[in-house]
Amino acid sequence: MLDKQSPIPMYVQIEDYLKNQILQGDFVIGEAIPSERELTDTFDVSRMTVRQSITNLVNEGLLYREKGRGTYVATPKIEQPLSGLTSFTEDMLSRGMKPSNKLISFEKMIPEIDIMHELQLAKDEEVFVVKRIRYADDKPMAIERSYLPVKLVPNLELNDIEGSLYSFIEKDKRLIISHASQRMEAVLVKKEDAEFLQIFMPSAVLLIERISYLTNDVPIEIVRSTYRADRYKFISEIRR
Ligand code: 16G
Repeated sequence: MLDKQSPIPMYVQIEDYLKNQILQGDFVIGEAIPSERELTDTFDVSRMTVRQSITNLVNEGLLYREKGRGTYVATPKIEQPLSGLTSFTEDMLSRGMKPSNKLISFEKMIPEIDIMHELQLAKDEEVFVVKRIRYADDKPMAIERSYLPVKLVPNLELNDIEGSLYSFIEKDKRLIISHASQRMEAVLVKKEDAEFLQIFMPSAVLLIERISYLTNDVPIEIVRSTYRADRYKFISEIRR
C-alpha cells in the first residue's frame, strides 16, 4: 500500500490513503476510523507517524477526535460563496439545514469611533449592538456581532431578532439591503467565543467584517462574524 522507497514521507502517504478512503465514502460521516494502534500495525510504521497523518486530517477538517474514544469522520465543511449578500437564515435553509440563534446580548449605545465612522454617524448617534450565536442543525457555526444605527431601526426589540434580522429589516422595516463590502482574515479565537462556539483554545477561526448598505448608500449594518474554521470554507469564482 505504501512505498517506503518514495521521497514522499510516510505520514503524507498515509494521510493521502485515508483521505481517499474518506472522500470515496469507505467511511460514513460519524464513523470511527481504525485506531492508531491498528493503523500502526497495518502500515508498519511508528505511532508518531500515524499520529501526524491523523493530526493533519483533523486540521483539514476531514476527521475529528473525541478524547479517550477515537477519531471519526467529520461532516464536510459548508462551502459558503463570498459573492452573495445573503442572510444566515437563507444560507442554512437553502442547504436544507435548520437555522437557529441564541442571543448573547442586545444593547443600545454610542459606538466606538471606527464603527461611528463606518456607519457614517454623528458623534452622539446611537447603535443597537446585537450579539448572537448562529446554529445550523443545532451545531454552533458562528458568532455575530451586528451594529445597526438606531435611527434606521428605531424600535428594534428583542423578539425582532429572535428569527432573521434581514427579514426584520426588509419585511418589517421595508428597507432594501443592496450591497456590501467585506473583508476576511484568520485569527485565533478569543476565550469567551471559544466557549460559545464549543472549540478548544487555541483554534483558528475566520473573521468576516461586513458593512451593508441600503440602495441610497446609507450603511445599515456592520457585522463582525466569527466562523468556525472547521465547519466553514469560503469560495469565490474569479475570472481573468
Ligand atoms: C449574515 C451576515 C450578517 C447578517 C446576517 C443576517 C455575513 C458575514 N454576515 O450572517 O451581516 O446580520 O446574515 O442573518 O455574511 P439573519 O437574517 O438570519 O439574522
